[in-house]
Amino acid sequence: MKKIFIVLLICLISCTEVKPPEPYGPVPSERQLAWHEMEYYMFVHFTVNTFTDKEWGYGDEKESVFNPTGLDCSQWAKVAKDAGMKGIIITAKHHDGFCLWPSKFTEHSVKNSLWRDGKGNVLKELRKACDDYGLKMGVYLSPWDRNSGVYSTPEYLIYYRNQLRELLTDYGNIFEVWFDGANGGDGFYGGARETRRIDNKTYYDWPNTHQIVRELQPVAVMFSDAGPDVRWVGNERGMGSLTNWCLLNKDEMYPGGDFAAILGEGQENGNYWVPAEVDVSIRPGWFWHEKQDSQVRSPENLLELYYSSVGRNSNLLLNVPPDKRGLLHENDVKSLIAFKELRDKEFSNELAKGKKISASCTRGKEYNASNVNDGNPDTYWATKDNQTIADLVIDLGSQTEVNRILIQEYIKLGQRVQEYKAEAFVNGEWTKLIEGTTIGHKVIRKFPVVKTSKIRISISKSKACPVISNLELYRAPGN
Ligand code: FUL
Repeated sequence: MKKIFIVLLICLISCTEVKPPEPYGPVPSERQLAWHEMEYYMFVHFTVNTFTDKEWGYGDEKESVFNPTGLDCSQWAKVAKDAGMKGIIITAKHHDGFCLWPSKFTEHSVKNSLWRDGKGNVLKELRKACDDYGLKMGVYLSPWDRNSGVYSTPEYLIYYRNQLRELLTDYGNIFEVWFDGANGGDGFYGGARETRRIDNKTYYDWPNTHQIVRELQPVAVMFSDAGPDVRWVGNERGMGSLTNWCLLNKDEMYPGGDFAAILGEGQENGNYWVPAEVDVSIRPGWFWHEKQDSQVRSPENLLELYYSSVGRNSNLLLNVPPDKRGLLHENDVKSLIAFKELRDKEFSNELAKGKKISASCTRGKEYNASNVNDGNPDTYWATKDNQTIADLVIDLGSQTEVNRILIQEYIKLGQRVQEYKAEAFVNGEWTKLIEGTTIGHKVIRKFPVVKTSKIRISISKSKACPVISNLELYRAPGN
């Protein structure tokens, strides 16, 4: 009798327990989830170009031109850390083919430079600096190589992959491998000094190169115009797209193809998770040029970039090029640190946490509205499977000034929301503050200061029941 009672009780409990929503569409891999958390990190463009005042080296530069007088990777790392960045991606090899590490497979590297008597290794120094400051490290290995005599033949792929193996074996954990899509044509090519064209679609045999990365650095994400893990945003102006799906039909694309128009928004019905990364430079050029010392982006401009990248469901990869000393220039450092201070002020006054919150519908008690402002990214508000229209109301308790909203979907279950809006309750009416399309990992939206006691977030279109993990409200300085 007792046994039957226990069985019945178990049945009853398991029947009333509400199941979490099923994932909808493509979902991020573990490595992509870790990448989403990175949000903001440094790009470092540094090579012979720093010394020859060029953006694209021809490939015939003498190794001796590379001679930084005071290279200090720990200065880069300290600045990155102080600026609130989480990692550094370095141009281990740019299009000129010069390697910042003593590769066994070429003479065109630091080993034939005067720097540290040819015994130096920028990557080794950067690894140590990243470790000292708790930063992740990534590498850019340009597929286009204007120095290599075998570029455009099958032999070059062996060379390229050997170099990739060196980078992925000798420098600890790499969080991102950056595959550039540029293939300009003319170059030194071992002395041939000619134009060499390749077929972007077939020449590099990308799937087999990707395999090497998976094998040697299983947690690294790979970036290119078309993924496989992270996609280019389609411009170098720092502009993420307001509508930004983390989805892409990447099989139809390849690095260097003409896809910029698609890459900004991604594809609503794309069949892979391939989120966007915004790469942009703090100066007009990617490499350091003395004449651009006065053209460093202002802290205010960097804050705008932050809103148009991290605030639009993208990561921000901000380039800060070292100068001829091998140091980040004072002007860049000043701007970066002031930007950090601006950002801290912008987001210092969070108003939603712990406030009373209600939802038009919920899935069950484990998925209550209060999960969105409990500070826990692992809990979320969800509705029943068929409820794709729903809203949340935050009761601020008293008349409060608000001008920013931050929303996050619980992306482990896919990207779902297609249309949303935020409103404030003012003079007895709901007044629209913003409307939008996608959310994804994170959106941060601005609106003019409003004084209100209640904010409503309505989801009016979603591919499946919405799953919202976080909601924050701010009163940022200014209007
Ligand atoms: C481009 C390159 O051609 C630029 O030199 C720079 O490295 C930028 C990040 O990617 O495709």
